[in-house]
Amino acid sequence: MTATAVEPDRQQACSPASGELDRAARRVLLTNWRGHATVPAARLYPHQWSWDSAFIAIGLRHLSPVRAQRELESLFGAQWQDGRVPHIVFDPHVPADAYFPGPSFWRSGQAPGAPGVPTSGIVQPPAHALAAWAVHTADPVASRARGFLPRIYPRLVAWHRYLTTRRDLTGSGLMSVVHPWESGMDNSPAWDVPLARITPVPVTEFTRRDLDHAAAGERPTDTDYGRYVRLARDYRDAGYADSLGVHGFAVEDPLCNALLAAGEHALAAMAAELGLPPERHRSAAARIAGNMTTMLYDPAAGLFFPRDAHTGRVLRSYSAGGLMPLVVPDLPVAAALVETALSDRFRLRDACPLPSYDLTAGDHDPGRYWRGPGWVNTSWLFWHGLRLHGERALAGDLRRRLLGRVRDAGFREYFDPLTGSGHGTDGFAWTAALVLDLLRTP
Ligand code: 2M8
Repeated sequence: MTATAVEPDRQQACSPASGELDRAARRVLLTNWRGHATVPAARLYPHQWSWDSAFIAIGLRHLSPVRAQRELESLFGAQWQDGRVPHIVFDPHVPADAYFPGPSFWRSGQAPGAPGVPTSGIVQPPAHALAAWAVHTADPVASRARGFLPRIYPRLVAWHRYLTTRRDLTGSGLMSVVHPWESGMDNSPAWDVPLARITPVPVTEFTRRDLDHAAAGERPTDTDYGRYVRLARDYRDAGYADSLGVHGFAVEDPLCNALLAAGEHALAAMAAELGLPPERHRSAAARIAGNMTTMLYDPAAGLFFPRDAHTGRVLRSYSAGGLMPLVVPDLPVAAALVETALSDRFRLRDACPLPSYDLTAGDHDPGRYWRGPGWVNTSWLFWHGLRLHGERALAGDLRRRLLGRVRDAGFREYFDPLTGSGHGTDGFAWTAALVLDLLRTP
């Protein structure tokens, strides 16, 4: 790390412009706060989302460590008995038709081991252990006073156990996602091949609500949605049982497995703090990272690719998800991932936020959701990984440009990575929360 690489960040952290950005980010988080949790966006996503809450807690810890703890506690309050943390916890006060698919679609109340509050039955990437540890370390006194770790740690352990056992569908030692929504990168081109096998439910049989609040050209297509509905319905009708036979779509995803490995390191730190043995978490982290590197890393590409659990085939799509293993401490291929991020495919030095998909691909679409735009959460994860692996100058530069993008375009859901124009909803909570974290982490 050189002094010059750090200086601009320091200046920015103290400038009047960043004071205004800070205030605006706080306003977004206050507007979206519902007394126990934060919604991603008031109209488009009016309930609590799983990995959104993890990112939101990472920002909230700077405003109110207690509110950040509650964000995670309310999510884990809806944990199922089998350990799964649902991707949506529905707010019963929000009209039933405000979001599709809502509680009447998922019917969690009829599923064994589901909580009292209505939820979906699928999951999202496990960013929660990282978030919980970040929340604890922001104010250990407040954390200890409320017994945050003693309450959240066993729930996180059960969550990871669900993913590493019930979701190890191939016996490979890697977890699978069984729905594109579970990947968090819903319509990523990486899912096109396995998704093509799924017969879409005709769009006449359901009503999309997302298009009431966002432009169709910036969202998944009707055919995508028809497939999403088919997969979710099949899972629900099988009582949310996990086996390859139930899941038409099943993919071993680098982003999820990387967060799981990084999360095990966070669990090790929590265990040590609680006076419990941390070794089992350290060995779980090493095992997952090792399996992931052996099975999903392509040295020629310098990238991790997902693997189709049904066919065993590698899904050779240059998605930003394949860069996310940089969040894993001691990753042996970290330098190669950084090289790939610097290449024309992702242009780390000038594209911002980090493009969700290969800039050089013929089907790169800079405004359509996870098929090209840059997102603040995956950029934050990569920034975190850069810092972890000693790339302080690149991290500082990415941070500076991310803050600039949001200052210019607002707290948008996603951005054209080359022009910086904002897309999707405005007032998006994880954009605001992670901006707060970036502002406070020079
Ligand atoms: C998006 O996904 C939801 C379904 O879960 C949707 O399109 O309705 C994704 O960007 C996902 O990663 C995110 O967690 C969610 C809420 O922000 O929106």
